[in-house]
Amino acid sequence: MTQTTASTCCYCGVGCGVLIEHDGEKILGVQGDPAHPANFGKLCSKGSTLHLTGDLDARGLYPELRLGKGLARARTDWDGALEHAANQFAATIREHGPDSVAFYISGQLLTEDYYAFNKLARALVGTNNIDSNSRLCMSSAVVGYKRSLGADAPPCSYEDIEQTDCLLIAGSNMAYAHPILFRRLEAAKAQRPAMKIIVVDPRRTDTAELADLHLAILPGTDVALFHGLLHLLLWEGWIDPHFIEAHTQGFAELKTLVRDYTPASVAAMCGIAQDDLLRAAEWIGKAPSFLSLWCMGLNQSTAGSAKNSALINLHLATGQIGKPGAGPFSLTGQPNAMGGRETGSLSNLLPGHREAANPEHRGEVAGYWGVDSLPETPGLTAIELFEAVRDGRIKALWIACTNPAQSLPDQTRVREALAACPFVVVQEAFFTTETCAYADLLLPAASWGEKDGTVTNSERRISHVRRAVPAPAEARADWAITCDFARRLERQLRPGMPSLFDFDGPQAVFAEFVPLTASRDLDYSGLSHALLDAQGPQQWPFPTGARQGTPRLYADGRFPTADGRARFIAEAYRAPKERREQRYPLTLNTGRLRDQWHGMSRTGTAARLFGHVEEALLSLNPDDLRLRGLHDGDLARVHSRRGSLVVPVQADSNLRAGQAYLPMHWGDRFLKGLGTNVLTLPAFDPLSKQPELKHAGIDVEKVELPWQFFALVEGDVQQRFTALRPLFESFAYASLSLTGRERPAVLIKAASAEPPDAELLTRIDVLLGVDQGPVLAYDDPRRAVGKRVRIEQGRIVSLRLAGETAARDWLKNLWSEGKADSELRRWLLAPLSTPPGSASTAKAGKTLCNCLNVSEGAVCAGIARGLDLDGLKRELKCGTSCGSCVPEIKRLLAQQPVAIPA
Ligand SMILES: Nc1nc2c(c(=O)[nH]1)N[C@H]1C(S)=C(S)[C@@H](COP(=O)(O)OP(=O)(O)OC[C@H]3O[C@@H](n4cnc5c(=O)[nH]c(N)nc54)[C@H](O)[C@@H]3O)O[C@H]1N2
Ligand SMILES: Nc1nc2c(c(=O)[nH]1)N[C@H]1C(S)=C(S)[C@@H](COP(=O)(O)OP(=O)(O)OC[C@H]3O[C@@H](n4cnc5c(=O)[nH]c(N)nc54)[C@H](O)[C@@H]3O)O[C@H]1N2
Ligand code: SF4
Ligand SMILES: [Mo]
Repeated sequence: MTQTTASTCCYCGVGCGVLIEHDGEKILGVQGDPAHPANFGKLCSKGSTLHLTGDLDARGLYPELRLGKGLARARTDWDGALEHAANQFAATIREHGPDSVAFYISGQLLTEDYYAFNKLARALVGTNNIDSNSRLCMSSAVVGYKRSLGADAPPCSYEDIEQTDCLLIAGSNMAYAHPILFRRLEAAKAQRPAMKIIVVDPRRTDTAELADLHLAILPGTDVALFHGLLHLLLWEGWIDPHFIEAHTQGFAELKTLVRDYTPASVAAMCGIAQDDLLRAAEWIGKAPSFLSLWCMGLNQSTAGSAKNSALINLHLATGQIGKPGAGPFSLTGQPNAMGGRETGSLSNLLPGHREAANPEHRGEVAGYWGVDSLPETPGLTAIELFEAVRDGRIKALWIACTNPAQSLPDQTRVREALAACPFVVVQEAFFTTETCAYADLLLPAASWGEKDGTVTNSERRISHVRRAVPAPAEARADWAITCDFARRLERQLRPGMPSLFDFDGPQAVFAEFVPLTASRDLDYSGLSHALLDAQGPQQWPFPTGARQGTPRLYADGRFPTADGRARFIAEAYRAPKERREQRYPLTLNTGRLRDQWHGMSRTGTAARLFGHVEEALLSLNPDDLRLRGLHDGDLARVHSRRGSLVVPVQADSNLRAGQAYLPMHWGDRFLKGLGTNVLTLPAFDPLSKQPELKHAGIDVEKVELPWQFFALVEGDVQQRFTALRPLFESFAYASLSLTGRERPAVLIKAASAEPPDAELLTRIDVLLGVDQGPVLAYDDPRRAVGKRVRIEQGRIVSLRLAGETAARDWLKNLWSEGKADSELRRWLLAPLSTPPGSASTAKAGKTLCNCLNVSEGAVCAGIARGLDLDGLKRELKCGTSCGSCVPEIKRLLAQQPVAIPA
């Protein structure tokens, strides 16, 4: 019988409520939860396909242990696994001290998981070496809020986005990264067109498409822009002297600094028109309410802290904070980035928004936990931590719920670190990730739909994440793994003492944690799992005795600083670390795609999520392509100071000349090489220690790889993928992904300078199922050209082109249409490689609307027939379900007349 469990989406920080449909064993479907205040029933393209992800063939099912470097891992049981881990950690700590071990965790853990890890590191091991992937994500926002406003608290609510008169979106592509919030914004803008939207992004994104003004600033110049805006606000008298006088400190110094940021100099530094700068200042200065949203375009920078504070300065100068439709509102990336900050799970923090460097704070937490003291030595932050692993200072590393061998910058060094580390534990839901390869101990974790706990979304709202089905095989919930390990380690490090980890469930972990927030800015000591179940998701603060949460902070103009005043921060503009220079004349920007999530461990299991973008493509301005003799689709070598990668290029006039864009999602699994982050730099912001993932100096050159390969094979996609991937190591270029909807298939494109040896090709053919059976084949060994198609029940089920791949798009279309006609047979048995004359050689084109399977070609044809957005929705049904494709359809409509991809 089908049951429904209310839970939350495991992807982004919007924190949408989902209703999981299941039969107690298997998840069958998902719907948006109409009662959840983040999404009111809506889901985006990722949330609405959650039930299609998580192929068991990709999941971790049993613990696996490697007993020595170079050996293979073997299946073990939990007892053996965790005893071994406890022995290794205890021995390392005894011999080399507590700071010789480290924990690297994740904003995708639940608050309870986070709390357990933090207590383990601080109270039991006695180290501050616990950091999370939030260091790559939110740490600049943490610094920005704390030093400008006194506490790490986004002061706004989602309603403010709907209510504001002027919205500044800086370095956020919320159309892709926070789609349901973007839907809410689109609806508000449609209802109240007078609301002004300004988007600051070097690229023309789908988000920029909704803006009244797009400021395509040069990468990294945000601080100059914000200071330039303040200069104009001052000049025009569009500030709030009363607010500045009554509630702030430090304005005089900032005023002196921004004097130099004249409109002419700022326009030149940022590469924008002076008129646009003036218009932005006027809209901000005259708006009854002014709100700003930002994300990684500000945070992931060597000036990330300065960018955050310079933006908050604008709100303080105009008094635009603490009232409806106003305030500086940082969008959080991961579903529980906030929970990590609340539980103090960054190396410099402690639970309840405390500081690890503050002796009083350490004393409070130590007292609460009943331990003598907490460690004083500052902990290492993500980049520093992996550097310490590499040079041998860290000898045992525990990684949970993050994939550093894909997501950290400068992969060559990260891989060296992981390979050198004597003992690496990886606690993972999917055993397919790049990091798993380095695990000496691999622990299977329960994942979305299988675990219970809480998360806090971008608007400080805490939701109860509920379990719908049991975890597969022996996978266990993270908090339980952590506490089980901790109890075993306790027996070695504090024998005979009462356990610090005696929890009988996640609600007990939560109950122990919340008193640590009491009397702190975030106080949610009034919350429990039971209260969340009775009253629904709540926004903190929610102190003991409160009846409801707090939608907006600082309404009274009092800030959580010693004197109650907010601080203006005066820091000059600093250029990104890698400026354009002769050898690396392009700036590489990296970020998200609409339908993929980070390293794609989950989204990469759903073939349809590759429908929008099928492979890694480096986007460049058409002029930069021309300059290098490159055409759309050509393979090119991209290199930075740290490494290089071969990928196809794509012309994109949404980028200005001198800039390149490569999605962050590709690691070593879906693309040969070490992925996007082989190119990026580990330089970080001096205060937040957040690395500059958005600006790396690169160059691009054409590569000649005349021997080309293309294959597609249906069925058992995870198993085939895993078996096939290693066979492509020797190719200069190889891209593996999934394709199809009802019949998922593995799709492979590869290229090399010379044909591979025949034996390798045979091994590939065996895995593709085109070595024998109902296979039509034509081989020309002289030219090293060959084509094979396997046909079952009149349909292509597998195909492979070697040497030359001119017919690949034609064949892929035949496969997806389920055709295997006489024309195909004739072509196959003839030496021709190009498709038959009558056949269309065109690409099927990308799927714009993933919910209803509508291609870009169909939308363009509809536009050519004169359909507008409503007409397209009516006739093709595109954009009528989750709405994630609507911005792109609007963009096509705006580009009329369109070229129709046939
Ligand atoms: N589909 C999808 N959604 C996601 C995620 C995902 O993997 N996939 N991940 C989630 C996570 S963890 C995060 S942190 C968020 C990230 O959400 P976003 O930050 O919105 O996403 P990004 O694409 O990383 O970067 C946003 C924009 O910053 C711009 N940018 C680059 N450099 C600069 C600059 O110097 N100044 C300015 N103003 N802009 C710049 C880029 O061009 C890009 O369009 O997304 C969350 N949501
Ligand atoms: N070039 C470039 N690099 C970037 C960025 C960028 O913009 N550009 N963005 C950075 C940012 S903002 C972020 S947040 C990081 C994200 O980087 P990662 O944290 O590496 O991203 P994920 O792939 O989401 O890793 C989460 C892992 O946890 C596993 N998992 C899922 N659910 C569970 C669970 O319940 N328990 C356990 N134990 N495991 C689980 C998943 O399978 C996955 O492998 O990437 C950063 N890297
Ligand atoms: S916007 Fe999409 S990805 Fe983000 S929480 Fe909602 S459904 Fe999930
Ligand atoms: Mo993130």
